[in-house]
Amino acid sequence: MTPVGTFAGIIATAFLFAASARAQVVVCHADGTSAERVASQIVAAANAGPPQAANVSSGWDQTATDGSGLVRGMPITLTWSVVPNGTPINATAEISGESSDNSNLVTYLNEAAELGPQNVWQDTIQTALDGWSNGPGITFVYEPNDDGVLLGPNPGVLGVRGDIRIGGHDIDGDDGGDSKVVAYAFFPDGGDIVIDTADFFSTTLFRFRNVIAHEAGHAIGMGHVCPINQTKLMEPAISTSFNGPQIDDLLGAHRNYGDLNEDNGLFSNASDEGFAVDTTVNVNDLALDDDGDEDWFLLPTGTLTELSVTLNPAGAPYIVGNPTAGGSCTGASTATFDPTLVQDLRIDIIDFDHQTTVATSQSTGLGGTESVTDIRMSKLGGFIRVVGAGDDDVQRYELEVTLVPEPARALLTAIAVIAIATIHQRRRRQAA
Ligand SMILES: [Ca+2]
Ligand SMILES: [Ca+2]
Ligand SMILES: [Ca+2]
Ligand SMILES: [Ca+2]
Ligand SMILES: [Zn+2]
Repeated sequence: MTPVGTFAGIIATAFLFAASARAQVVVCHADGTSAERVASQIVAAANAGPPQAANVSSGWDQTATDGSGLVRGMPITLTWSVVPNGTPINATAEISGESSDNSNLVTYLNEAAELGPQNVWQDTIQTALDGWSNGPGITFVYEPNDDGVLLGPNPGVLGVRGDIRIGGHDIDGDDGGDSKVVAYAFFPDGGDIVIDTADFFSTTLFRFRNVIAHEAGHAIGMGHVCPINQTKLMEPAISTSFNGPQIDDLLGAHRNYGDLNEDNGLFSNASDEGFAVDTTVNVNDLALDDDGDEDWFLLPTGTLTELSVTLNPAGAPYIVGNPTAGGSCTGASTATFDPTLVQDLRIDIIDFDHQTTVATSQSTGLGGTESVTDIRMSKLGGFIRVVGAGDDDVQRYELEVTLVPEPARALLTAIAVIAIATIHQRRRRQAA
């Protein structure tokens, strides 16, 4: 996405806020009032130690679709709805001067010429949310109903309202390049989003997309990250230098929700990525969400094959850090983070009995490529297993899998078939 230079002044100073559903606290603010210092200590406690990827708080415990008892590293489905005009939205005490006006978001979006009529901006919201599904195990589903009860405390119910309810009212007026709020969101299990409808900021397509995507990041448990250099969606100032979640953002989402294949930690739940004879398949959006995750993949049956697999850790180094105790990126400690150096990856090729290891590649350390070449597999198939060791954090990876017919054994089989056919012909002749 090409940066929109004329917006730069506004972008650099338009701060977004996240508030906890339970404590109603603002997570990050540039000027560090007392309420925000309390909140930022909560963030700091969750992120002790050196700067790592993303800034991850707890994910959802319960959703309308999945029910309760959800655990970290497992996929979720989140429904989203747009609250009708007139839906109550309380003022949050932490944002100075926020109105307690009822929602007028539908009118605001309908009147924003660049966002199109309602069916168009609804599609824009869905697309913006779907950016988080580019690997992480999150599925966003539109809930057409919303009963208009108070935004914030009411949980999602199928057919009634979404897990993530999107509304808007006058938060603190138009940004005007003055470090004001353009939107805020509630952490899980809140998830609701409030857009400042007294603020011109969100009326253009590029900004609206990333405002929705950024607030959805808070709604799935992501805090702000530093520095503000327009490379990460969860930076506290919105950017239009890109569209949607970037690698750091996705790593955070993987941590909470695994990848779209979870739970594939057992042979019986092995993922079918469509590996087939005479094809090469590349899968680029996978992750080990912790150092105990195993990812199993199914190999095809019915043919004698030779299997080759290449496994690469994904990403490139970048600068990352968490906000200061005051919630600001100014003065925040940052460090280079290399997303390929989290876990030392290994490939195991497992036979159809799901127990016998046919081949293993563990020839390189952190950041290295692993590969196996021309491994003979039986007609009964088998499994590829990816595991890692190292930090208890997310290692995103890419898998390339090639299967070809096994030439030597295929030839032997052909000879055997001819021999059997010859015997049959001879017997038929004898019978005749
Ligand atoms: Ca504002
Ligand atoms: Ca995984
Ligand atoms: Ca897994
Ligand atoms: Ca390795
Ligand atoms: Zn934010």
